[in-house]
Formats: sequence, C-alpha cells, structure tokens
Amino acid sequence: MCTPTLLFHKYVVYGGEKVGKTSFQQCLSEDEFCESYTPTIGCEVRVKSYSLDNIHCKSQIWTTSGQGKMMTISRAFLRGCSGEFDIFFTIRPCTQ
Ligand SMILES: Nc1nc2c(ncn2[C@@H]2O[C@H](COP(=O)(O)OP(=O)(O)OP(=O)(O)O)[C@@H](O)[C@H]2O)c(=O)[nH]1
Ligand SMILES: [Mg+2]
Repeated sequence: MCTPTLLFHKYVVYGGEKVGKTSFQQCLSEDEFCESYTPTIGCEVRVKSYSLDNIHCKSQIWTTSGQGKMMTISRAFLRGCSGEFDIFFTIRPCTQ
C-alpha cells in the first residue's frame, strides 16, 4: 500500500487597504464570496486541501491587514512562500 504524499505550500495575499485580499483568500480556500466587509486585524490564515495527480496537497493562504504598519510587517510573512498574490484596485491607482 502506498503512503499518501503530502505536499505543503504557503501563499501570501498582499495589497493595500480594502482592495479585496480577504475576499480573494476566501474564494481560493472556500470557493465563496461575501459582500459584507470586515477589516482584517493583524493576519488571517486559511487552509485549502486538494488532490493533484493523486498527491494530497495542503496550501496555507495568508493575508494581513492592508493598513500601512501591517503591510511592512507582512514582508516577513513572505519567507518560505511558494507564491505571492499582489492585489490592487484598478480604479484606485494609489493601491497599485
Ligand atoms: N464588486 C466587488 N467587490 C469586491 C471584490 N472583492 C472584494 N470586494 C468587496 O470589497 C470589500 C472589501 O473586501 P475585503 O476582501 O475585506 O478587503 P481587504 O483587502 O481584505 O480589506 P482589509 O483587510 O481591511 O485590508 C468587501 O465588501 C468585499 O465584498 C470584487 O472583486 N468585486
Ligand atoms: Mg482583509
């Protein structure tokens, strides 16, 4: 009997205040979109489990508050990441 392999990935969703980071994170992890807005305080981690070519995979998806102080701190969260999603609001150029 084969032992299932577990692949682990870490992703960070990064961007300015209220650009849709948590919504994007929620779409990735739970395939859901919520119209209400609750600002992120500190950071939030969600986990997505899936199977790829019979390999059991787990992804941790991190996001932080878009407020200036947390954006600086969140650079430390990039360590060990497989990927980063930079989110911005096209009609608010200051978020790019
Ligand atoms: N129409 C539309 N609304 C969106 C989209 N993405 C997010 N929103 C809405 O924009 C608001 C802010 O979304 P959040 O995902 O909470 O934004 P955030 O970047 O995590 O905010 P902070 O944590 O405060 O930095 C919410 O009311 C969402 O429903 C989108 O693609 N389209
Ligand atoms: Mg948020």
